[in-house]
Amino acid sequence: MAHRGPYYKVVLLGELGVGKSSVFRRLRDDTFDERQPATTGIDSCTALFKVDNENVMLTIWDTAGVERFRTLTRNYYRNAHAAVFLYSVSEASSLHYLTQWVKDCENFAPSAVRMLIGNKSDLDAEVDFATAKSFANLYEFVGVHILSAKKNLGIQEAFQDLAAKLHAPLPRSPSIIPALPQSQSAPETSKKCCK
Ligand SMILES: Nc1nc2c(ncn2[C@@H]2O[C@H](COP(=O)(O)OP(=O)(O)O)[C@@H](O)[C@H]2O)c(=O)[nH]1
Ligand SMILES: [Mg+2]
Repeated sequence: MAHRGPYYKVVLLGELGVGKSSVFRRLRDDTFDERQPATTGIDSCTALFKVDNENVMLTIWDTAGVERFRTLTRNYYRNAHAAVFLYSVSEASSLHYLTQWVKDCENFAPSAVRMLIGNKSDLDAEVDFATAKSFANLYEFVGVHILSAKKNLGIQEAFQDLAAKLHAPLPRSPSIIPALPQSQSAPETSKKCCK
């Protein structure tokens, strides 16, 4: 069924190699690929979450490698309701570099809700949770989640939490996809992005 309820645009941010595309692929079709595909351009997918008995759709955008050239543009951030900042728990510098991404986000999407995600929890951690939490407090993030795209741990929980925070009683004016007349209903998509 085509989704007719609220949806929120979520952009993934963070240094090259922290696992943005791996998290994205878990949400898109629950796959994990060790090899880094050499794709460029921006990719998006949707994932549905139940919040207070309502279907809330997140449209998740992945940079697909263009962050390497620091060419993430205004267009990527445009109308983003949330920004998910990823770092790798096994690489402390990837958390420190997020300060630059926070600055960019303040410029391009100042009202976006911010969430911090520490990926690669299956590896030895260089960053402890307390450090991540104080980073999150400093920059007014709404939450911190530690997860592993490789082991498929914690991803659904993190994005479920984000959907709940975005769709909290204090409304953040979701964009609404208007209902289409029956004859124009979009065909069911073959790819399911949520569980
Ligand atoms: N051990 C481990 N490796 C991961 C995990 N997530 C991603 N990777 C690896 O980290 C590298 C970069 O991942 P990628 O998703 O391309 O990062 P991106 O540049 O931020 O999009 C790839 O070799 C992935 O296989 C994880 O949870 N655990
Ligand atoms: Mg990528």
